[in-house]
Amino acid sequence: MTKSDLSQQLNLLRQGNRRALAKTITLVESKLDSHRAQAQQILEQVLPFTGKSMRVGITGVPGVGKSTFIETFGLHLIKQGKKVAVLAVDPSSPIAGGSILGDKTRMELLSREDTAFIRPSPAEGSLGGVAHKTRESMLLCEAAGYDVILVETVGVGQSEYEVASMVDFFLVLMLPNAGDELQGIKRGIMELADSLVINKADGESINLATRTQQHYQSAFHLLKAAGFWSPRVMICSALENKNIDQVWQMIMEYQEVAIKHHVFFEKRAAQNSEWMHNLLHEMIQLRLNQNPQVKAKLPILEDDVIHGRTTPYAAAKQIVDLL
Ligand SMILES: Nc1nc2c(ncn2[C@@H]2O[C@H](COP(=O)(O)OP(=O)(O)OP(=O)(O)O)[C@@H](O)[C@H]2O)c(=O)[nH]1
Ligand SMILES: [Mg+2]
Repeated sequence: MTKSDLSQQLNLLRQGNRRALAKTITLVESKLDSHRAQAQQILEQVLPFTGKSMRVGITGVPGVGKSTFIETFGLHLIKQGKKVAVLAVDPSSPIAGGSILGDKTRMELLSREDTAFIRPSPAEGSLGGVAHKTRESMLLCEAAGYDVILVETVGVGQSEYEVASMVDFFLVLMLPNAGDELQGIKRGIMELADSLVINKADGESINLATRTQQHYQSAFHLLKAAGFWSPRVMICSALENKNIDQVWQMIMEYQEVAIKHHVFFEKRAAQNSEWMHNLLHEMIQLRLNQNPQVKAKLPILEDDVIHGRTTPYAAAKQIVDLL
């Protein structure tokens, strides 16, 4: 792409043009070095226009209703005049059969809205892990004027941690089952969550959902030290559009309280700094992997360490000194 094409595309993106946004995200996702350089230029240019959205991470086990919830929730926000972007972090490869925005639910109603933008992430891992491109895509969506960014990830593997480290508010969707919840939920997730929302609280499941809610609410009391925000446990039905507005009200309340306590922007700053350090590690790792001297020396040093001919420290230092 020429320089003037690029600046034209950027102008369109800033005006909220979805095609331009999609094309720019594709550029950001590209592995070509030349694309990567262009993408970084664009990101630098849009940076002043980013940061104004509410970033919400949504996770939960397969089948909990993430797609259904995001569609209902997104439509609700759009009715309130908001522009909504949905980005999916998909840790599973399409070959393995898992794709968040796969055939099952395409959020058809939401995707028909002019003020919605839905984008699945590339399945392959890349520099910065699965969520690296999502972070940058999020910035592009903000520059295109999206007010709420919903980042969806399935609750397996590490992706929840990555998503939690890029959003303002982390919401964990749960199923109404008071029986096996303690086994089902990873303790780490409880610590990441700003809210648990028990979905499918409809029909015969309402009572169970309420019991599950009480259970988790007391679990949170035991777990969390009192900070400026105590995680809330709510119930909703994405299918029947029940309590969806309450979830949004809660997120708004969180934002207000977080800003008042001077933690909202501090959290973003800390996330950026953490992201930089992660990138730094990965870039160094990449340099190591690509360095021919390192490649030649590493197996020899490994062998030396295994056989006690040198210390791990001395070996690591020799490698680092090659860079
Ligand atoms: N009764 C009821 N069913 C729901 C609700 N939300 C979703 N479902 C149903 O649960 C099933 C799974 O919903 P999805 O939205 O595809 O769930 P998901 O979490 O996106 O699933 P994966 O993409 O496989 O991780 C579908 O059959 C939905 O219709 C709800 O609030 N109540
Ligand atoms: Mg889904």
